[in-house]
Amino acid sequence: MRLRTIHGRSVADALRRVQQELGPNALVLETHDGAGGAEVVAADVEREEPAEGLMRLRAELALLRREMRQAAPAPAEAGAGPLPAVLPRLAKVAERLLDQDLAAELLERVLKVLRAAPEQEGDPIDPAKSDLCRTALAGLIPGTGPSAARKARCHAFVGPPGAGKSTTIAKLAEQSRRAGDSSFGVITLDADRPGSGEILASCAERLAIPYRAVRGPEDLLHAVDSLGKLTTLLVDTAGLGFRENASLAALRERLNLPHQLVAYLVLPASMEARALRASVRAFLPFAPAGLVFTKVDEAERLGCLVNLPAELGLPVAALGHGRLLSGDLARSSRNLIADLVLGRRSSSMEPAAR
Ligand SMILES: Nc1nc2c(ncn2[C@@H]2O[C@H](COP(=O)(O)OP(=O)(O)O)[C@@H](O)[C@H]2O)c(=O)[nH]1
Ligand SMILES: [Mg+2]
Repeated sequence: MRLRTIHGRSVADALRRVQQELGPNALVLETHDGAGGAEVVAADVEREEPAEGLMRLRAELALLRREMRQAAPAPAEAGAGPLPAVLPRLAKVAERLLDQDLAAELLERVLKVLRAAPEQEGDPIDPAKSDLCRTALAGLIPGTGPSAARKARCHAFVGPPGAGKSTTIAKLAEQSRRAGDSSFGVITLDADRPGSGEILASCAERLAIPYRAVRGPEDLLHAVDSLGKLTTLLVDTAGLGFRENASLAALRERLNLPHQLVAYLVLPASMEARALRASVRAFLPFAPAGLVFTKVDEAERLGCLVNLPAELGLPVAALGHGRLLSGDLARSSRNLIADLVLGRRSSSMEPAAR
């Protein structure tokens, strides 16, 4: 960000010059109007520079594309061009994954695997068709494996406000009921805000699911004990922003039921990358057993579905991809995530047209 002082005959005139010189996103910080004319202090808000690795890859890609255009060898001469044949082969994959905002170091790992791809993977390798590409990308995502999470009775869903925690629980309740499961109940700790418990209260009533709203300082353990016969309890919580330190600490305290409760961090895939990271940092002290990504249908770029699990070493438990309680929740798998990121499936979970 650069600060500039720009003069004009009047404030309006100086502002016009600010627009001309610093562009439409300029941030006006101060204006002064005096007998001798006006003065405006403004900042040009530049886009934040991508990480160095990413910039290097982008530059490499641009170079590759240019050289591919220039070389474009006739079929008989294929391979005789100035570039090692393997690099242009990877350009389409790199382009797709960069476009989805896959982290630079993860992209490099995928490309490393693909460098040794057998001929039948195609040239260039098509990200939406290559099975090796799918395997390489899926391999970056931690699997669920045997975990203590499966044994815990309470599954709490934490995350930022509006992430889709209550909706995810309602979807899980719908799915479980449809599968004939009657061994679960729902508890909400988000019963104090007006209207907050409505989705779950009405869902529980419609499906005849045992439901408890724990208010104020009431004890979660008390509600858990009162649902003694049920083997799985889905616990909804109030959404918290990453700056709400006191509320985050208080919620952590409320959820402190060792061996009985595991937390899942619910994150909207559509959330801006830096806001996502801030939220992740705020909720890491909850030691989540896994992530749930929601709003996959609204996300423009899906790299976060791989970046965050890989960085945190956490599996993805489920993917929300719409508002419909009866259908829009998919049990996550590494291949499903890879398919979404590679464009083999659309974010409405339909297989992409080939
Ligand atoms: N498009 C879309 N909307 C969703 C999804 N999950 C939740 N929502 C919507 O997001 C809003 C907030 O959801 P809610 O469950 O109340 O969020 P909470 O504050 O985390 O409990 C509601 O309007 C939901 O319908 C999803 O996967 N896709
Ligand atoms: Mg809610």
